[in-house]
Amino acid sequence: TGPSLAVVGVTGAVGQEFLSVLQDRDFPFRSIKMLASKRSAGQNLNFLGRNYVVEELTRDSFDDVDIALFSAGGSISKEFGPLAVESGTIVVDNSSAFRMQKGVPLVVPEVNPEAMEGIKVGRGKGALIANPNCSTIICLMAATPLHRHSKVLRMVVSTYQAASGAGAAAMRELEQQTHEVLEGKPPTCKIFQRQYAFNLFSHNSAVLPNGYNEEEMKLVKETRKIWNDTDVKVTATCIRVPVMRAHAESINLQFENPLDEDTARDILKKAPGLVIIDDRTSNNFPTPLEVSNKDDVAVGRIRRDVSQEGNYGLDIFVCGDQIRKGAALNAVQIAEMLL
Ligand code: 11C
Repeated sequence: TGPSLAVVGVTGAVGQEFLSVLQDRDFPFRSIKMLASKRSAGQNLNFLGRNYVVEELTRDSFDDVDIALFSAGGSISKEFGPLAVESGTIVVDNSSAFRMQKGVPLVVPEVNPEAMEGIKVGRGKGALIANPNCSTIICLMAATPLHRHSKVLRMVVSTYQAASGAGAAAMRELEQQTHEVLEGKPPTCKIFQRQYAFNLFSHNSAVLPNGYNEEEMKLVKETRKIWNDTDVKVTATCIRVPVMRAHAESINLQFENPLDEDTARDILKKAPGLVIIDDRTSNNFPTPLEVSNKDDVAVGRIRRDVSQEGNYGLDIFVCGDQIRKGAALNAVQIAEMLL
């Protein structure tokens, strides 16, 4: 029993994580289709003790599919997402294709579940729901509980982003380059234009005419949509660091009303999906390794911003698994709300 599912892009890093999260959360389903490009079709996949053959994604793939989890890139979502919706499927899309489209809910379940109100399996109607960008999800998991207590007027985000955000091939490139550099060989650069191992660089997305890259502008625009607040001022600098699968972010917040650091710590302690790692005595704060393969986002370095008068500013540091809460887990949580 349960809905019929499809996973689009099942052989990718996020596609594989969809399966692992569905299994971990005991997601109920009556059938599941494993979909990918022609190149990957025919591969065998074991899931929950059963063998599945990966099918080629076609226009007819969505007949009888209640929920489709998409993570195969923006162009595949643009081509097949609307077709799936026409067949009555509810699409949870991990790409950026529809995030800013009017009428498409952009959802972090802990933050704005109300945005997808009325969309449910069994009502015979397809719909599109967008999964936000991983940096936005991880940032808002910690910033939102504080924002609810005292409105955020301005947010400055600096990211330290893992290889996984650029896909499974980028993770392999980091591993291969690390070996090569240690062996004194020139690093093989295929995904990124420059050495990644033992280095860091500005995020690899396109740089826009205003000097921001696309990743940075996603943080700006998606935050406004998710918070339903067109006035909030957000600025970001996004950096790729040689870490495998969890993003870290330094976040500076400016509030409308005072919020002291003890109250902030209490609020964050009670917030769902967050763990606090904030031990000043032993200098123990969140690290990407600690949150890797974990569901919770870790927050620490909670401190008053000394550059602002009184308690109008806070600095925090967050780490979250990019493939899990930054992508697959968030999408599966959305799917759970559809049942
Ligand atoms: C990264 N956030 O870490 C990106 C990857 O819009 O879903 C995901 C891009 C997106 O590089």
